[in-house]
Amino acid sequence: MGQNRPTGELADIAAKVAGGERLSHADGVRLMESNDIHTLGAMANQVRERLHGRNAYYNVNRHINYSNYCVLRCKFCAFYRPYDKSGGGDGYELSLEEITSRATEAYEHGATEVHIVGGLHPTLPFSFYTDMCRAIRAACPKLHIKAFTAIEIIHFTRISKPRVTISEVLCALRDAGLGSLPGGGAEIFDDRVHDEVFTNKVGEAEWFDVHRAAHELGIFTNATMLYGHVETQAERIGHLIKLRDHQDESMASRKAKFNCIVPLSFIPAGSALDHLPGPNGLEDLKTLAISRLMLDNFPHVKAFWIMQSAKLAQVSLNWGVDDIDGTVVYYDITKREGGGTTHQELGVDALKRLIREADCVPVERDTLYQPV
Ligand code: V47
Repeated sequence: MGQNRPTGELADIAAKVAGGERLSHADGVRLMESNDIHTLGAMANQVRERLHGRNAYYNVNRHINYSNYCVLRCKFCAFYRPYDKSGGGDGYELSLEEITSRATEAYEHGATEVHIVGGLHPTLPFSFYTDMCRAIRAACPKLHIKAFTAIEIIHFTRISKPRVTISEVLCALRDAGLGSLPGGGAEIFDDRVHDEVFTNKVGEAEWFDVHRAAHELGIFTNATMLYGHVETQAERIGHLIKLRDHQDESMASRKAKFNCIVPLSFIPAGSALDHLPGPNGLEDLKTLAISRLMLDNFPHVKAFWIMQSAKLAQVSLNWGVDDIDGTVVYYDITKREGGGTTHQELGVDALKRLIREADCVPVERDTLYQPV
């Protein structure tokens, strides 16, 4: 790569990174457009090592997707199903007993976290979600409940009668046992992209409203970016800068902040955008590295191995990434490997081996990045 290109095309950006200087939107776009992947990887690794040395984090967790019924029809999503009361088709909703039993099973197998998200269900009341947290909390007092994307939180404000505020929803969930919010539902913060691929979903203003309210209440959250569909490289960098600005504000005046960015590689199969190729390996690696470089105020960059594959997540550990998420076990939202099954699991030994083979030191963390 880059053999015939002028050497040192990123020299000025490399100097900024070495000096701990913040990168601009134009810098980010140049990084995206550059084929000098070696300089890019070295810069991202420099920042990663400054923050974390050779530590690479993983957690023992379990994802639970409580229902794929959704009132939305986002073009990038292959998960949602229209609501079908008759129980026909492949729509599903888990009972509270089933959700609690899955969480308990995970807890008994050493999980420190459950990650629970689902579609915007048309009929379940808000009490279903508080009851869910309460039941898990009662059965597994020490299990961290990381649950509900910003989009679900807005949905809960709307289905509550009378309507309640975002803060009221968050407080009710926290009282019931919620520990933190995952980063989903962000997609790309841009009106053009929003109108093209997730037009009926709440947009960036509401996503940030939820994360601002959470940070004000002292609830830590994550952030995501769904990349590699219809967005331009400039829009991708714009998304990262909006997250960086929000993090500046949270760090200056709120009780909590974003723990990590999780760049999600678009998987076209089964979605209304399945004519698109999706990102290739180099684009995945570059996006992870550039996320590390642009988000200088984010402690962690996570390669969720389900999205980028275990192999590329491993490579990315020397490209700015310091976290590869966890054991996962079941994941219904996207399926990259495994012939269509939702059973997508890496054991602790496999996670540690991936990390050690990348010349890093495996550190089991809890949801808030404390070593276990
Ligand atoms: O919000 C949907 C994305 C997200 C597709 O916070 C897709 O630690 C790729 O947010 N191809 C849910 N992505 C997953 C998520 C997440 C995952 C792991 C860890 C954390 C965290 C958060 O998945 C959705 C959406 O942005 N998604 N469809 C698709 N076809």
